[in-house]
Order: sequence, then structure tokens, then C-alpha cells
Amino acid sequence: MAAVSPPSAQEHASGLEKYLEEGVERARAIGNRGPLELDSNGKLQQKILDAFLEHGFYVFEGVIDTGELEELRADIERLLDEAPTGKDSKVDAKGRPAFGQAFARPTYTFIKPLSDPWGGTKLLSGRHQVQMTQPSPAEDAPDEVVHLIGGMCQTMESGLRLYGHPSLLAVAEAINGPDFVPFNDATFVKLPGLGGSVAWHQDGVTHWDAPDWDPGIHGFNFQVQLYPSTPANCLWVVPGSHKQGRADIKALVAENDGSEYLPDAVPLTCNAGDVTIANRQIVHCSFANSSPDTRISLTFGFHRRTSVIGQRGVLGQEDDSVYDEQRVFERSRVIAVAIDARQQHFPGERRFVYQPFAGHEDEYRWSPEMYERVIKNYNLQDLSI
Ligand SMILES: O=C(O)CCC(=O)C(=O)O
Repeated sequence: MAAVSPPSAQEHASGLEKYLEEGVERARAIGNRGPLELDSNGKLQQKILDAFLEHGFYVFEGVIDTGELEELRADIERLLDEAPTGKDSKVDAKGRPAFGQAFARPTYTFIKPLSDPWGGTKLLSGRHQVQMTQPSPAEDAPDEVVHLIGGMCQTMESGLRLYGHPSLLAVAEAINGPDFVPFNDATFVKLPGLGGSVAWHQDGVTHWDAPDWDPGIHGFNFQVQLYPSTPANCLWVVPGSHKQGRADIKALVAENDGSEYLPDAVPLTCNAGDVTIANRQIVHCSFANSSPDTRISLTFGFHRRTSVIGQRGVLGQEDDSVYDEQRVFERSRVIAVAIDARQQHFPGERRFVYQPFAGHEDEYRWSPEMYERVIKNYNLQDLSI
């Protein structure tokens, strides 16, 4: 049989149109979006928590105000401007030494434009089971584009402050309990006509066969949207799939006539400043960005303490160490410092009390010295399960 040549970006975009429209209709029928409402005690409204537990996602509208959005965008623009020209380069597009070389873990992940770097491979525990359509980029597209930027708490002060956002931390507390712990962070960069896809997958890998498995055992991720995210470039989820155990994604695609456009999925469309939450067990993906719109999503997650203690690292975090109390404490200090960095920048704002560090606030004041001691290379201690 003759090999089928990939669609052009334009063909990919027009081939998606009907599916996108249908997805928007399905999303509208579910709802699960609105303001991030806390009660008079600063706790997340129970009806929102229930809706998240039921469907595995929620879209919080209008969480990040314009001033903070501008700070975040400016920092991301700087990081893109100073990025190396490719995976093996040490200079940026202007020939300057590229940003990121001071850190132990690479700041940038590159891919070929419009490609799917993980689908159908054994990478990241083989959890992206089926490769997505990889449209051909325009002839003048660069060879490599930034796909991910890691370490937002060390690369951008606005990112550290975001990590200490009181309402977002109240959500983490409501979902994972007052002793919740960090996971990791990554900023997904989907430039128009260039951004790659993230094949259908579930995030968690550690606890699928655990006797005490439950739908919340692998935690959840936030995505903070710096620009509007559209059906064509946003995250898609299969509602309720977080409750059904490990999904056979190959079978789901095969039963859908081999098409990656899964029939029950919905797009998490957003305005700039909206924040989504997604259970890490929900089946989710994003398609190659053949659209004219940029999506930048600052993505960071939190876990239940009990899900992490005693486990070993996975998902690029493999080493011999076990996540013991000391490791979890050291990584959790980033939350304490982030809360203080935020308070110093937004002194009028309510400060979140992170229970594991309550009473120790003075030991984690934000300063250049604290950056060197706690923040720099904090992501070597991410807690991936
Ligand atoms: O934002 C995306 O495109 C993919 C996000 C994702 O797969 C994840 O956070 O696990």
C-alpha cells in the first residue's frame, strides 16, 4: 500500500473543523466552568469540588488579573527570546549565550514543528500509546521549536509568585488535603502553525494496580492560560475517564475507525487568565497547532501526600531515591517561598497558609539568598508519580 503523505497544516486545520464544533457542543452540555469561588473560610465551594470529582476537570474563569497576566507574558516572551536556537545549541537567535545554562535540568524541550514527540513511543513510560497526525509545516518553518519550558519557579519571578497564588493553593488543599505536596511544572508552548501535539494519555503511572487505587490517587494539574485557548489549540479531555482505571487508548482509537478524534472528548477552551484543573488520570491530549493562535499554558500539579511518600520517581525523574519525608519537605519548601514572594509583590492580597509550614513563615522569606538555597534547581526534586 502506498504510504499516505501527511496533510498540510491547512488541510489538518480544515479537517478538524467539524470535530471542533461538535466538541464545543459537548463541552457546553457539561458546563463545569465558572469563577473560582471560595466560601467565607477560604475553602473551595463544595459544588465546584463535586463537579470536578464527577467529570475530572473544571475551568475557572477570570482568575488571573490583567496586571499579573502581563508580568507572566513578559517573562515568557523573555524566555522565548533568549532560548537556544535548538536542542544542541548554546546561543539564542541573536547569537547571545542562551538562557538556561545555569540550571542542572534543561529549561527547554524542542521538537520538530507540528510533530508528536511522544505518541506511539516508549518515552515517558509509554503512556502516549498512539501517534497523532503530524501535519507538514510551512516550508519556511524552523527545524526545531520550543515545546516545553521547565522550572517556572526558577526562571521567572512571576512564575514563582503564581505558584503561591492563594486561590489556586486553596483548590490544591480542597482536592488533596491540607498537607498536599507538589508534583512538577512545565509550560506548554503551542505557537501558531508550529506547536506540536501531545498524544492521548493519562498522566499517572505509579498507582494503577494499587489495592487502594481511587480516582484521585495521581493528583491533578493546573493550567494557567496566558492567551485565549481555542478548540483548535487547547487541551482536550474525555470527561469521567479518570474514574475508569487505566485506559486502553489503542483500543479507543481502533474502535473509532483508527481516528484520533475521540467521540466523547471535550475542549477546555479558555480566555486569557482562566485556569483549568484536570485530574491526572483523565484521558487527555492536544492536537498539532495548525491554527493561527498561540497557546501558552503554565502547567503545575499537586498530589496527596500519601500518594507520594514511599514511592520512587518516574517520568524523567527516575533515580534510586525514594520519596521520603525529607525529600517531600525539601520540594515543598518551594510553596512556602512562593507564598512569601507573592506576598512581597502583592502586599494587599490574602496570604495562603500552607499547613505543613504554618508557624515557620519567617524561615522561608523570599530573598536572593533564598533563591540560591531553595529555588535554584528545585526541579531536581520534583515528585513525579
Ligand atoms: O497542554 C497540553 O497540550 C498537554 C498537557 C498535558 O498533557 C499534561 O499536562 O499532561
